[in-house]
Amino acid sequence: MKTQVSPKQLARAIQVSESSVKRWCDQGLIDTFRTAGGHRRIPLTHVLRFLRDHAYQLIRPEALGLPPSTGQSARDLNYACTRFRHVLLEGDETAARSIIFELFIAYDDPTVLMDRVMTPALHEIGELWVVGGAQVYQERRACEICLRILHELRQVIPEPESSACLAVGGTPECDPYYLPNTMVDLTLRWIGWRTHDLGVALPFDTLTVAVQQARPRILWLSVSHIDDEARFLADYERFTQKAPPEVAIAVGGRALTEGVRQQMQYASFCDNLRHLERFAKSLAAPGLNGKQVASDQAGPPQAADAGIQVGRSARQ
Ligand code: B12
Repeated sequence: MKTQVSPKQLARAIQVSESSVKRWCDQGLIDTFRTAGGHRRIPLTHVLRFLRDHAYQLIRPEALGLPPSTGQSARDLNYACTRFRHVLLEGDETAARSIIFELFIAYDDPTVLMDRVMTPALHEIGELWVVGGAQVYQERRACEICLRILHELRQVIPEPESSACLAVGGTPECDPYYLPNTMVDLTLRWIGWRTHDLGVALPFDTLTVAVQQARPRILWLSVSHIDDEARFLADYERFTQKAPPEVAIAVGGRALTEGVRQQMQYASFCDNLRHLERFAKSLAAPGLNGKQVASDQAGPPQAADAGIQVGRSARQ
């Protein structure tokens, strides 16, 4: 996967002349930078945005290093979800990548395709597995394909600025579910945050050290599986007591049922990535950035609006 392309490659992909693309670059219609040798280069993320904004069709996506059919099939989310589930079960990685990148071009927003295509498709595969309609190997292979696609999407998102807000996170010990965690990282990167994705199955002790050292604005915790609820809650409570006060803890994941959440302190519970995006933006809003904000002040009004649940006794 290319992360930047030349005007010639873009011209081939949309079948226009190279001189037209160079002119658009020089007019500022496409964000361009120059190599040390003075050649124009266009980050793939700006190419995708340009195509969407100016309604250009990708005729030869492979010129950009994208799968051959990208840009040519339906963009309806429900249809895309059904089709995505189908190609995941078939193990057709190229088709899966096409669907996702096509939606990325159409919507210019990875949270939409993660919340509304990838996640429901995986949920459906889980349901099929329960009734014997999908093999374990198909589920595992589907996860691996999704993970690779998420990493590719991450590559086309611009690097965050060094002054951007920092978020750190992962999943707790005994939680091996890496996809929701990877999606959280991608969501925050998409809105310009720096992120340290610490991965899965982290003991709370090491998370404590990580937040004390990095002092992020957000610590996210994705919780899809809890082995021992009492132990999880006790470890979590110790962790929140040691976390620096300016760190807003954002939690999410299918294992955080209402009963569990009632026993936890957090700044925000988000049941999808769109909610997290709103919450993070509310923290990074002008005037709040970098300052210590009580999480229950930072949440609303966006929180209420977005369906974000602010913790029972948000940390001060
Ligand atoms: C893939 C998978 C696995 C893989 C995970 C691979 C991996 N390394 O990630 C493995 C092989 C580990 C696995 C194992 C098991 N699994 Co499993 N698994 C799944 C499956 C099919 C997909 C999970 C997934 O990645 N979903 C996609 C994510 C993105 O969706 P999500 O978690 O809902 O996340 C969204 C939101 O919750 C939110 N979110 C999540 N986290 C966070 C965090 C923050 C901060 C925010 C803001 C938002 C947020 O945003 C996401 C995007 O919208 C699910 C089906 C399902 N319903 O999800 C079953 C499922 C979860 N598994 C199930 C089961 C039964 C098991 C096993 C017990 C099977 C077994 N007999 O061994 C084991 C348990 C292992 C364990 N210790 O947990 C059941 C759980 C049933 C239950 N009631 O608890 C499910 C629901 C399948 C089913 N329909 O029965 N599984």
